[in-house]
Amino acid sequence: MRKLKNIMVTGGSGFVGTNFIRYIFDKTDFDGIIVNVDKLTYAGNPHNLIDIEKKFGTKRYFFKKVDICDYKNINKIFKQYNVDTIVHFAAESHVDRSIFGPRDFIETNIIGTFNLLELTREFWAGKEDVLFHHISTDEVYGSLGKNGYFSETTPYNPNSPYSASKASSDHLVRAYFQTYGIPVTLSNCSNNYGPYQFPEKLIPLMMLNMLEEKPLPVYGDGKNIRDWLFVDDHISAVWTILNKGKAGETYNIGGENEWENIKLVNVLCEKMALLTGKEKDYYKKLIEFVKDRPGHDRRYAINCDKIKNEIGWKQSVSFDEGLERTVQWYLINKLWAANIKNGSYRKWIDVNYNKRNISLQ
Ligand code: NAD
Ligand code: TDX
Repeated sequence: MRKLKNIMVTGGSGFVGTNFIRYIFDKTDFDGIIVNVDKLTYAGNPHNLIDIEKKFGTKRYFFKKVDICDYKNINKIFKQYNVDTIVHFAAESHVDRSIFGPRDFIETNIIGTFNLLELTREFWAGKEDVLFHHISTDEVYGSLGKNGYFSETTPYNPNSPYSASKASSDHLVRAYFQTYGIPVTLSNCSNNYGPYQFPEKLIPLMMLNMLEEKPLPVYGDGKNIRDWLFVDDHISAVWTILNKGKAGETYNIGGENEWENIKLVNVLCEKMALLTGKEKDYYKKLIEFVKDRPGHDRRYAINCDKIKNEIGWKQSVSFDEGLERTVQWYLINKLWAANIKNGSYRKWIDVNYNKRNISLQ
């Protein structure tokens, strides 16, 4: 077991990062510090962690509004907190946005990752008990036909600017291990769902549209397949890798839970109907097939035998339970979504973070 002390989490105010930080403080015996470095793009919402900030702030949880491309300020954080572990979530993460505007994806996902790696080269030369864990996606492998699974040895074949930028960052991380001996681990995970997911992604977008009785846009013929994993199971996998993963190794993480989009949307309609007191098929009438996403990968499916067999991880939340918990969370937290939809979360960030120039504190 690795001893983790001073963890820098990048992108900790986004969907998976928020759940990761909450999980570490709530469900593990970690007793070190976490520095959350986040630029607070449209996808970052530090209000997600306000209770953690109140409970652990000034002693064990620190937030820095800093761009991972900003060498000077990241350098300062490295020194100030004597960082020994990086868990690198920060990224532009939405495929549709990467199609309409790829530049930010290249800058954050590639240059930002490079920047962090350069700092590890400087600070960690010759050090033991340090680790750079890079969070990546199954999309780097491209698209599957009807059969087969992605494994850690599947050749990279990315199809969107998003997946190409993530693939590029994966290669850089691997190269820093091979060339400079920086201890790195990588994980490539399938589609996550759960609380705090920005409502541009399929599951929250559909749920919120249902509540507003808006159309549910299903791309193309709706038969594209994704492998869904409850976000806490992604996190427990990352936690397992941080503690037991072998430097230089990649671990694939998946739900072993494949769904055609249209079938998933139908099930979601039924869950929402049940939990909002409507009749079973009430929301299905809102489904609309719309123009397909360009370069839309047909099928993703992960073989995650390696992480199961070598370091002992497994999924613990069934799809039925995970979906129920997710729907419940969005129903209870209607204000969270409303604040995103009407933009007031940006105003709150402006007053509480931007004006305080948090990066210099
Ligand atoms: P997200 O878009 O919800 O959050 C991204 C976070 O990164 C935000 O808080 C944002 O402010 C921050 N960020 C963006 N650019 C930054 C920069 N230049 N400097 C500092 N911070 C910056 O994304 P997510 O869904 O939480 O995904 C997190 C990571 O997990 C990504 O690397 C993504 O590729 C990977 N991943 C996600 C999924 C999924 O289904 N969500 C699946 C597999 C892998
Ligand atoms: O409105 C929609 N209608 C629709 O049919 C949206 C937003 C999506 N879709 C389809 C496209 C995909 O086949 O649903 C599927 C899931 O779409 P997204 O939620 O956009 O996820 P995806 O493109 O699969 O990528 C996600 O999983 C892997 C994350 O956004 C990535 O960050 C992660 O790497």
